[in-house]
Amino acid sequence: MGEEVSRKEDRRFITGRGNYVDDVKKPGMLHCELVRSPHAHARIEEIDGSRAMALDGVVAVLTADDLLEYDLATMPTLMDDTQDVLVNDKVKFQSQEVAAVIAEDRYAAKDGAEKVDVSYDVLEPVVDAETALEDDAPLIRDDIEGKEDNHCFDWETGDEEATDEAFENAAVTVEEEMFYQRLHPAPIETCGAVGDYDPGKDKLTVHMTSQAPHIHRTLFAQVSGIPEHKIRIVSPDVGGGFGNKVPIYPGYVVAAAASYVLERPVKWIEERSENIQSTGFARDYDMNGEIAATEDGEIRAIRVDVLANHGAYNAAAQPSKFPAGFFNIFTGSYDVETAYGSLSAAYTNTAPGGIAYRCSFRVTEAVYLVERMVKVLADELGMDPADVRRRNFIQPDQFPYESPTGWNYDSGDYETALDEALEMADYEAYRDEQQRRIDEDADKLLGIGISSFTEVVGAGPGKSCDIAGVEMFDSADIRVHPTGKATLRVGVQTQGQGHETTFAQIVAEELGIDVDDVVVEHGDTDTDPYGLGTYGSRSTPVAGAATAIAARKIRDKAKSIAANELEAAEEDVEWDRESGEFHVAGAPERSVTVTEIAAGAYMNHPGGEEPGLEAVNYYDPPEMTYPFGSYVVIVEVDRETGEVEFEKFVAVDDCGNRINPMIIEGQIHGGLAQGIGTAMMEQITFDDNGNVTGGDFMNYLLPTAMEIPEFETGHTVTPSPHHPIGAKGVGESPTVGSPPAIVNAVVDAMAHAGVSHVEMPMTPDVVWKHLEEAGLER
Ligand code: MCN
Ligand code: CUM
Repeated sequence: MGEEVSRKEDRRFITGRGNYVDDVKKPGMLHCELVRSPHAHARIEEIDGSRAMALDGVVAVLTADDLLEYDLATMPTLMDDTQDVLVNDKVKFQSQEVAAVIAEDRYAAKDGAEKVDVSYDVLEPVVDAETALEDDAPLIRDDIEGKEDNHCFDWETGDEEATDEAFENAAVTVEEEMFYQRLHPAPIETCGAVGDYDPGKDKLTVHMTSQAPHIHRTLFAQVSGIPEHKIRIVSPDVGGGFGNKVPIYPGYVVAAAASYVLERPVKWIEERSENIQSTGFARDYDMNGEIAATEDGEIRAIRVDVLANHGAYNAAAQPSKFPAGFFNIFTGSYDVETAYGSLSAAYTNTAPGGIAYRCSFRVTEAVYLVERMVKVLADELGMDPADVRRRNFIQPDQFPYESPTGWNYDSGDYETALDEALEMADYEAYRDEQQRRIDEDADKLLGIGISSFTEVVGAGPGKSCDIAGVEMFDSADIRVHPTGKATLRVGVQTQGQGHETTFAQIVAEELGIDVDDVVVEHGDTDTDPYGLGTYGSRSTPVAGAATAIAARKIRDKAKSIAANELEAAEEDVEWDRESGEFHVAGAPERSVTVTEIAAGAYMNHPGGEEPGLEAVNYYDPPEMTYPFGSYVVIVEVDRETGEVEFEKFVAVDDCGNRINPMIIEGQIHGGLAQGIGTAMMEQITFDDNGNVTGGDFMNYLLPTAMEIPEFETGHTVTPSPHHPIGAKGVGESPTVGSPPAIVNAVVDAMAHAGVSHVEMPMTPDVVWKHLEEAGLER
């Protein structure tokens, strides 16, 4: 624990020996290409595959009719909606899957897909949530019986009456509308699968890009009717997930179904534009925030109202009891008496989603809202935003803290993190510099933005969090072999987070064995214990806890063997964490290691004990963990061009006890880069015909090394009181915490001229318009 152990997995990644789904090659393997709709809303009149079938190498053209025979034409989404695998009647978003061409190689499949003739009766599309909810909007979901409008669901939280009253009696109120634009997780590896049905064993193996292989197997079993033990999901190396690989996509089902029907392996790999245009998007929340406060900046109440665009199906990837994800944590790091939130969601002719993109189920939107609103309040009151935060922080002695919308925060020390970040950023000096530039009418304005966010990660507990009915626990299975080397298998699935290293560190710490003597396996449902997968930064909080507990079970058993070998009574044998050995109380020279005991467990075990040295733990967390941090961003805004440059970027994170500081820092750097992409350049947009206008990397801008500044990272350590090793998750904190800090900085540069909000992405033209409106342009 706490050591910067080099990433074990990097040997294979750096030497080009990673094994991704597209690296899987099977004898006799066929290839699948999907035919996708060019229209966003259209009824299918006819599909004619004859020209495709006439091509060399094309083996089959599949449509919904073919899948209907096997009862596979539709599939459930993770939020209990029903989505077409291949469009049965009506296309509901551009690039929706209409037909599949299976061929001997990828080129033939691609050529075939171009020769499938589909005639469409084009209907009027509706792409934005507000229009979709108007009375005369075209009905999208006529497949749902009795449905007469595009309303998806309503949701509310908190105490409306008490909140309204607080607003009526407040000395100061502020309000701001802000749009969290539609984003795409954009992992470098797109989605894909190799379906491989073996008629001899009557077993279906699916290699797929999955962040959650076990739950995907359960869903495959439910959809296909193939018994669960006859399905094996293998998620090999995953080239980035970021939430994009939590849902089930039609392509997975088609590859598996085609293999079942044709009795040959079938590979399906998405192209970039298919990934961006059809797989789970994130955000698309139109939010209205309000704060009621006293004149000296004490927040009395927070009220929010959201209009959410859920696309053509409700296919959000989140615990089923939370239709708005964890958005209801919108009171953030602040001790607020009362709060109320309401949300309406709409169906639109856009790709389905509402998945968490590097955030714990919509906490990103919540953090953005509250951290922006605190800045709006500070500007209204003419106060320093750091002071407004200090005034309202939940104090360390208030933990465990119950928020007005029902969250149980485990631990926190927000002011210490903020102070550390302000000091690292040289805050006061920059405030002076900011004023100097205003006074001197300088060409470049300076803006300072702060965000003091609280994250909520590590879902379950199972009683409140489930996916498709399966409770959110996680698991670890440790075997210590006779020579003292160990294998750990976990139910979570790394996508680049370094689990093969950090989880080995947990075992090494608990058992006193060398980190190189522990191998970590995951991503194979035939061999790994059932778990709910990696998202919502839950791996360390849940599977990390399971790993520590399983290791401690092994230690308990090892203790009795140690007593045998040391010829001492078991109660006289102690575990020394420092040296990683058992020794006899009062006689530290009489000691034995777990490695030495391992041999005994198999070859010389004490009478009455079972031989072997292994343990399993399924861990249902009592609560989530609440990592937090303070980010300070200093930007220069060019008054002539509207360009924003980062002058300083400070991130202080607290994820409790730290397993591997180097891996944490890597997570922070990656997440901050994604936060910068969010704030500055990324957005999926649609034109009036429902065409995706940000559907490839020419039009969906990702930040590169060119746009990313040097980060200065710091940390504080506030352990989680309920986690076996005191750790909280960290993987998503930087993406959750940084966008509001960046927007606050850009707003701050223009606040003296009355600018209160700038919409993301803050491209130069957007910023320049604000400069012009405020009379600041050059
Ligand atoms: N860690 C640690 N000490 C802590 C907390 C975490 O050393 N106190 C380590 C962990 O052991 C793990 C890493 O940091 O190796 C991230 O851990 P954790 O916060 O538990 O998050 P997960 O492992 O569950 O990762 C999920 C998170 C999510 S949900 C997204 S989205 C995201 C992210 O991780 N996707 C990623 N980071 C990513 N990084 C890469 N490279 N690729 C992705 O797809
Ligand atoms: Cu929130 S995206 Mo991650 O949960 O896989």
